[in-house]
Amino acid sequence: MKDIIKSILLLSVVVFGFSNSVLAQNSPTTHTILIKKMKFIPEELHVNKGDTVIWINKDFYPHDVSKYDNNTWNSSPLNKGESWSKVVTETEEYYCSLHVVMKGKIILNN
Ligand SMILES: [Cu+2]
Repeated sequence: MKDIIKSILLLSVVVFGFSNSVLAQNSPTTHTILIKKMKFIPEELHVNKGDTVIWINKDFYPHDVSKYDNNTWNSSPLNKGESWSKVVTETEEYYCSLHVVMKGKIILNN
């Protein structure tokens, strides 16, 4: 009887550990991109499919986040301190339509 209880305890520890590591691998995370001094920081970001990216404008003037180069998705202009987020399902290139030299890229991990 003691052995059975021991086995059940051991099994539950193994199952719990396994499900935890699977969850850690698959649960979407949130990444932050700062908009600062006319730049997206980091300019290139690697994410997993389904992750959320949040852009925060740290500059004193407005910026936006727009799909390069056709604007099929975009934020509205973000004032200082404002943020905008997007769930990423594919590799994306984006830019600021207010300052077209500002560009960034989100790369999906395999
Ligand atoms: Cu801008």
